[in-house]
Amino acid sequence: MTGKIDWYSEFVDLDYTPAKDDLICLYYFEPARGISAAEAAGRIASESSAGTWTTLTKLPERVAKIKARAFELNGRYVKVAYPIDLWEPGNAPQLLSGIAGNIFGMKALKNLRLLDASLPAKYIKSFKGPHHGIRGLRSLLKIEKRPLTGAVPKPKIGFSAAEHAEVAYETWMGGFDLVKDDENLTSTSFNRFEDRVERMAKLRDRAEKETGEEKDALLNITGETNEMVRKAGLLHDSGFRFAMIDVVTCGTASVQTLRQVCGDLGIAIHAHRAMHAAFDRNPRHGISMYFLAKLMRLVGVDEIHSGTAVGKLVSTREEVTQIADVLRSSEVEVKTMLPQDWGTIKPALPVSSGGLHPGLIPSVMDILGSDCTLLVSGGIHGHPAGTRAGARAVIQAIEASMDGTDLKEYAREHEELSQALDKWGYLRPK
Ligand code: CAP
Ligand code: MG
Repeated sequence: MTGKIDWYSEFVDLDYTPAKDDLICLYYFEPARGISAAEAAGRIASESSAGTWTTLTKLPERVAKIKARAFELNGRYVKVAYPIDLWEPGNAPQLLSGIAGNIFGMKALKNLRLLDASLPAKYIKSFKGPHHGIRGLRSLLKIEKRPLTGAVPKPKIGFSAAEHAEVAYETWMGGFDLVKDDENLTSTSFNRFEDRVERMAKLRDRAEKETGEEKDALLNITGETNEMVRKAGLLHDSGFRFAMIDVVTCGTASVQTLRQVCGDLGIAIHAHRAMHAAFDRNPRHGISMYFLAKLMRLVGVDEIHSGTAVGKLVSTREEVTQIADVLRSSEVEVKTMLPQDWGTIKPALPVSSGGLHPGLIPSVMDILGSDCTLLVSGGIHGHPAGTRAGARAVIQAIEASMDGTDLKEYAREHEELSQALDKWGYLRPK
């Protein structure tokens, strides 16, 4: 072989100072055997922007301007600056195809993890962000300070629409604000979406009348995009003001479409993150939940599952805190990630769910505070006195946490909480 055959090194410039409008990514990476850190960094910046494996006979001059540059190398961490002209305004799938595309499969890398992307003002203004935001959600449900509360009828699939609506009614009557479909419940022969919506609307109205409280549901419209649009319309016509989307399995393109549709209908988007652990669980490879949460706030969900740290699914306290910060803050300064100024993008609510029960409420609120949505499902339907009592026990645990009273103390005067503590104590389920 004669002459230079690759040009990856032209995508590394440790003297480069990013421009104000550059989009910057932070990656964790492990070079394959025989590959230096600089060579690996060059491959990341090249393959995610304008480069390829070999030198080219013809190259437009513009490439020198728009190519990405690995500009900071620190052990196994690299920062890459991407000129804004690489990105189509408002196009989330294209962003992922660039910064989270081919690079994950490069042989020169043993592992690669996209940790964060710092989005410049010029880029974020081409996205809608949440329609309601935290203040909007609170005013929808007329909840001043406390966490929003919700539950999924359990078992997650198996009820008829009528039985599902009955469990929903019990949940609402126990004091919960929201009844959520589970991530894999959309429309089945025994629980058709239209049937569930109609029955839930009737019992929602009854529960509102009997309690004087606002009640709503997170009905799962996940599916083909046109079908999701139709179902969102049905929810609106039935008086629901929320819709649930499994955002990872549906994909960012459809979430962007539904953000437009739901915004026009005044419907808030609850983002379930089912499948996220396929790419965010391995600390050495994939995409961080932190970045997924950031992307979903940018695209415009109003709330997204963010972990519990104490429940049945993997998530550390640090990760849950960081995700809450990137969702709720206007200027984010998470020490291990990149700075982010959200400009006029509204804040979104972190949702905590997964193995929660009244005994764990203080620990979750200690991490998230009260600007969150708490979903407690098995933890109310498994209550010895049933769903309504279980919901009451969670509400009592929230009251105790908000006025700093020890749960055992509060349980002396609150039977449902006492029964929940007798059954589960402070168990951290696996
Ligand atoms: C919780 C849940 C949620 C998980 C999702 C479930 O039910 O409905 O989907 O919380 O996890 O199906 O497990 P339980 P995450 O309250 O009965 O555990 O919130 O981490 O995305
Ligand atoms: Mg679920």
